[in-house]
Amino acid sequence: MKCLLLIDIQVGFCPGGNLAVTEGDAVVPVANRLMAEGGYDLVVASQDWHPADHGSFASQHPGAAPFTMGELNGKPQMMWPDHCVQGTHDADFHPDLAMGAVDHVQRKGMNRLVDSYSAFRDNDRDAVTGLADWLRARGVSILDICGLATDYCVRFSALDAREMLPGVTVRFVADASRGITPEGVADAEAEMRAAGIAVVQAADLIAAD
Ligand code: VGL
Ligand code: ZN
Repeated sequence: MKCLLLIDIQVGFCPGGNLAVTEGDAVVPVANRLMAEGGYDLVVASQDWHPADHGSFASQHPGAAPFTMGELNGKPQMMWPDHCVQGTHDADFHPDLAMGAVDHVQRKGMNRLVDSYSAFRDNDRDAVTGLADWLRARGVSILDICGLATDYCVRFSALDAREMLPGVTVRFVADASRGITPEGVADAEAEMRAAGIAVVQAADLIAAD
């Protein structure tokens, strides 16, 4: 079973959103093409889904500026602008994303005391979301991961997939992903490769099918 995992392709991470990634919306047509022509048996979309008082928001820490390091529950935490608040337009999937082809939505980031970059578990590696069990139960053996942002949620989702789903081939689809900083993207790609995650392009996957 071959599965495509779309990470956080939401309004908030696209131009105009509260935590906009440069060219974030450019992943939408590529993701749609992968869903239509990639030969996947299953498609999962993750959704960053924060309460309004989430502890990763700079607004919850008096004096903290967005995009600086702070602390959450005693651990280092990037201070983000308020983003993807539950029930707001910012948390919606991008309006052009072909959600009709998505089999399962995995929400994350609901616990205000810990951030959850990965679609599989919280950053403290304590609570899991249930996605690993969901994929295991369906016999997934190939997992292709892409979306937003490469240097945060895509990276940690791919690394967790490698660790939590032994034996599953995990690939990162670079041109169906965008990151917050170029350095962060370079680091993420190096870390993913070192962990045994192949870096591929959408065209390779469509041609190979
Ligand atoms: C993300 C920062 C905070 C992401 C989510 O989707 O990459 N980044 N929340
Ligand atoms: Zn978030």
